[in-house]
Formats: sequence, C-alpha cells, structure tokens
Amino acid sequence: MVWVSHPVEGLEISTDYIGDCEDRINGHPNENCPASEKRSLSSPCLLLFLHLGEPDVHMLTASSYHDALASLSYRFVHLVEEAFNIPPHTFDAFFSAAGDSDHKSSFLPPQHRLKLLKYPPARDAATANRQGVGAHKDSSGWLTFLYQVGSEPGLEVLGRDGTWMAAPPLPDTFVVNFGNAFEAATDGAVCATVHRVRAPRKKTRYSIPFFMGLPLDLTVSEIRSYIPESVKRMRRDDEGEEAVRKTAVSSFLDPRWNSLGESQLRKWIRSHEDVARKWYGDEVTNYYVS
Ligand SMILES: O=C(O)CCC(=O)C(=O)O
Repeated sequence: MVWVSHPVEGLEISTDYIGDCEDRINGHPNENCPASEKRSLSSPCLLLFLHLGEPDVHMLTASSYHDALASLSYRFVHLVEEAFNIPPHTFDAFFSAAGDSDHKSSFLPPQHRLKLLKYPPARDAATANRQGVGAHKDSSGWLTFLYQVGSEPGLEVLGRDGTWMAAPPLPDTFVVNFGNAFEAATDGAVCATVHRVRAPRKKTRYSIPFFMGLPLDLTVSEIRSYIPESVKRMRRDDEGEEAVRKTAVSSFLDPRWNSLGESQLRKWIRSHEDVARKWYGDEVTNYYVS
C-alpha cells in the first residue's frame, strides 16, 4: 500500500472553490508503484501510522480491507450488469489485469483507492455550518463503496428532483455510488451520484470510501464501446435536473482528457492546487486548472 496524500499537504477543494473541513489520507495498492516509493519512511502518512503506534499492523489492516473491498467490488459489478441487461462479465475486461479472473486484459491494472476520512466537529458558532465535503460526483471511479463508521450522520445524496436526501449510517451496510466514469460510459443513462457531507456539529464523524478504479490507460471512448446502445438509450433529459447537476465537478466532458489517467491527474490538480503548484509547477497546473 502506498499513501498518496495527507492533511498537512494542503486543502482539498471539491466544489465552488470552497475548502472542505475534513482530514484525509488516500491509499493505493502497490501495483505500478516504484519499489523506492513503497512504504517509504519519508511518506507523511507512514509517519502518521508511526504516531498511531504499530505502523505495520495498521498498514496490514488497511491493505487487507482494500483487498477485501476489491473482491467485493468485482462480484458486485456483475449485479450491476444484470440490472442493466449488460451481457454478464462485460466489465471483467477492465478488471482482469488485477488477477481476479482468467480473462487477459490489454489494460493496466485498475487503480482502486482507499480513503480514511475524519470530519472534526465545529469549534464555535462561526464554524457551525461548514461543508464537510462539497457537492460532487466521484470523479475517477466506476463505483464507490462507502462505509460510514459509527452513527454520526452528515452524508446527503441529490435526488432527480433536485432535493437533498439524508443517507445516515445503517449498521453493516455500504452506500454504493456510481462514479463519473459510469455516467460517461452510459452517455448519462446512469447518472453519477451527486453527494455531499455536512460537517458534524458535536461529534467527530469518520468514513472510509473505497473507490473502485479503472485502468488509467483506458479511454472514455473505449469504455463506451462496451455499453450496449439499449442502455445508452435509457438516458432521460430533464432540464431542471441538468441545471442542478452542472454544479457538480465533472472531468469527463472535455475531449482534451479522454484518457482516465489524465482525467484523474486533472482532478487531483484541481482539488489540491497548492500541492500541484509545489510539485508540478505553474505551467502544468494552469493547463489543468483553466
Ligand atoms: O465521508 C463521506 O461520507 C463521503 C466522502 C466523499 O464523498 C468522498 O470522499 O468523495
């Protein structure tokens, strides 16, 4: 497992350039990661695990959880295929390089991501109405499996009629969101789930989303080619809903970044502009932020 971001690295921006009030660490499995980077002691997140004590135990727990969720997601996509009348095992083409089936894939292994989130409670009246995470669609992934730890509410999901619905934690359940890539692949027939988190008022809230990723060398046009026309034709155009949905960030509608890897990079740069300026420089950052 390699950890790729940390609260001290910078503010995360999800919507309308308002900063979110959450602390986060993001983890990827080791695939495609240079040996020198794996579990490097210079990683700020490994330092965090050292503060927690027994860093190896925490790493192992996070890696095992990641792998269990990856297997669950490979099974769950078959239910999604069945629900939409997509030929069984169509989606295996994206995930077989992860070693989970006999199918040979010409793509890179999918890049899943685990995020550990902590939303601290408001300190005073001035901080009482902050956003935990602004309204957004999960940008890179195919599906998200979100585990809400404990009983603190805050998650809300946008309905087709433009109203926000609370999605409080229910014991032993995951919230499953469709990601942006799924919406793009189905030409909008399946809308990515627009959601947000209200910052807690009294108690700290924790959550652990698992983002089921796709191979970064896959392009949006390639994913579309796997989806039957009958599914794409289910798209419903509804002006009122579109107006609300446009407020949510989407990286897939601009032909400049057809590849998922580049869409992903753009998303990270827009969400963590200060980090991007530090490590990629102004020219690259301006290209993706503009
Ligand atoms: O904390 C949550 O419940 C949701 C987190 C989320 O939407 C995200 O990290 O993209």
